[in-house]
Amino acid sequence: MTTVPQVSVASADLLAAVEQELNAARFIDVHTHLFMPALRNLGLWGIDQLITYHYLEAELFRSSRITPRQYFALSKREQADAIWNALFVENTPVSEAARGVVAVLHGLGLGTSDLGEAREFFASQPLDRHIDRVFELGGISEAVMTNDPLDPEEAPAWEHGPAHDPRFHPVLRLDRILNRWPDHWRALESKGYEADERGSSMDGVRRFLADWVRRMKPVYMAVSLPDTFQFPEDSIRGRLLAQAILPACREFHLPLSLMIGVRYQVNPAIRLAGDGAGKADLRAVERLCADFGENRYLVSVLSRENQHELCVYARKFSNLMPFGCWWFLNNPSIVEEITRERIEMLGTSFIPQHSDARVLEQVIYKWRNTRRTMAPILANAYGLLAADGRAVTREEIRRDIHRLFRGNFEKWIAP
Ligand code: HDL
Ligand code: ZN
Repeated sequence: MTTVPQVSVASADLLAAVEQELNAARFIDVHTHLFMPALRNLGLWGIDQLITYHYLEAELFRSSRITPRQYFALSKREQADAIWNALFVENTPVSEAARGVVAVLHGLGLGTSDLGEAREFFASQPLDRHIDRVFELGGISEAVMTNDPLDPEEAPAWEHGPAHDPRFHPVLRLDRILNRWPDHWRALESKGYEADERGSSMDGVRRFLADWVRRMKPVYMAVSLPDTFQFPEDSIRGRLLAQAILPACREFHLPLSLMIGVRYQVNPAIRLAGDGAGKADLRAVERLCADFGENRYLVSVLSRENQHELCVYARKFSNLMPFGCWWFLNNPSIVEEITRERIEMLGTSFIPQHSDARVLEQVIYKWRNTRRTMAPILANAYGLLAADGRAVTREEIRRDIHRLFRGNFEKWIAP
């Protein structure tokens, strides 16, 4: 069979070629807070949810005299009105999160200064078809969820066996177990799983995890961890990780996602917006990868100062997959630095981004931004390669983008 010779892309054409291949590709969004509709509509969508995103709530309190107490006493619509006025009318929406709302409205073909028109549009959208349109505009085929088996609102929805939705993948989220055991062990005990305050018995936790893996069929297990996270550690969390979570991940061939570096509720008055960021001691990641080498890890760290170390550890441990530019890092100026050092140190063996979307339509702007930031970075990498003697073909660009935004994840979660 004659193979069509692959044509190298001229350096002057690299940026356009990369942009076209990024736009043509459909990504997997490996970490979001979106929900499939079958989960009793836990998912957030529409303009008032977009405007009251906790990123924008934090910005409101810097640009308005309204206090958190006054704000949280308002209705969702009144909250949106307050944020719209402060950040989109009285000031220019140039922050990443504010410009994102503008990009969503523009992407949906709506005016970007007419809140009333936007509300009428979203009120008229049938959700299921709207999801398909939004995913298409975001250039994603699937979104990975965050599912909490101890959330009193979500858990019952799973116990009714919601139908599988190919657009969404479940994840078993473990924060209540690993970070707040004293507050939640009784929930396990009340459901018939052996548990006590000291976390001395692991059998009950293992049975709980096994039951939820079988019920939820997650693609990985996940936990966010404080900047103070240590491992190994003589603590309930240390024991639960080593004796329950990691063995369960091995038993069900699931990766464990560790999102490390949160300073929880540094300002509780602003609720979900009240978390901060801190530099973590990544020797914990080193010990997990080294001492539990049969486990596979997805790791994202919240401190910009931890990014280079994470790349070094990824070079040491092939069971470590760095992913995303998480939360306060998901800004083009920082994404560029992180992604360039990952390409320099890891080639295409990492997962560049996730959206962390909490509101459905955010995938439109978060992935638009990723493509816009990624294109010159990849084109620059190929340009340097050409200058050093090796041009790339269109097919190689397509293959690399597939690996970065689909293949690495698909390989990681394959049983
Ligand atoms: O713990 C997490 O998954 C974080 O992403 C938090 O949800 C955080 O509040 C967030 O929304 N980041 O974007
Ligand atoms: Zn998240």
